[in-house]
Amino acid sequence: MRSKLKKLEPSPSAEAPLYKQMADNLRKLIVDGEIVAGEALPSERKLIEITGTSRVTIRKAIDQLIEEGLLFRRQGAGTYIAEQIEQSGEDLTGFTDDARDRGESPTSLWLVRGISSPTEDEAKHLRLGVSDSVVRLGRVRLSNDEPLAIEHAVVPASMLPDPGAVQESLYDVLRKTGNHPVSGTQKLRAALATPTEAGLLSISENSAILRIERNTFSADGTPVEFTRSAYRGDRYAFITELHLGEE
Ligand code: 16G
Repeated sequence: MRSKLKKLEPSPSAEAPLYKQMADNLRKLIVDGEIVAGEALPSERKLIEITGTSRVTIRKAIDQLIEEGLLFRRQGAGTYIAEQIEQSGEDLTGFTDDARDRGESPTSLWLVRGISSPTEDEAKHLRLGVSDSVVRLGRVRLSNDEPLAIEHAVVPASMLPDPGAVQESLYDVLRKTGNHPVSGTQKLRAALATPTEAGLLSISENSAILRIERNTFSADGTPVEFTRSAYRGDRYAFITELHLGEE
């Protein structure tokens, strides 16, 4: 590691500011795969010693790469090379199950959890009348304490009479009540995070996000949920399998 990190050393004769050179050198090490995803960066003290630069230079270089999504800070545990989560674009799994499958610890920060009327658009997606009731579940979804997505799910109240039953996983509650989704569609679009989204996701304003709309259905084709989400573009890649279509 030490010899690789020697490559971070800025050149005093170059014109670019020292922190920018450091950021460029570190980016190159990551892009070239010399430091791999999931690895921790040495402490600031060690980086000062290896590169002969100041704490300010190192902090500015690291902050720039955090902003670009190549590094992330884990509270109290240091700075890590970010790993993209490769999510199947076809599996009808939920956030909690996916995070647990990766060996992580999912949590939610609740923004809204209650019963209300659907908007016209929501009623259309759920095939309800505007006088029907829906359960509204708005959450920031975190894994290992890192905010990864904002989700706003609406579910017909007839499928989920008690919103308070959803503590950790919506899909878990729907499974238990026999209303779990078995099919669905998902639409992904690229977008820029609004100031509010950026704040909730701890990313900079105008960072890339994926706006996702998911419609799911129970076995008899009844709509179960209409969920609008904003997933962090720096942390997620959605993978879709391709097959040659029938002639
Ligand atoms: C996923 C789904 C979301 C669903 C949620 C349930 C996407 C893009 N969205 O995040 O539609 O409501 O899982 O998760 O994958 P839960 O069971 O952990 O509450």
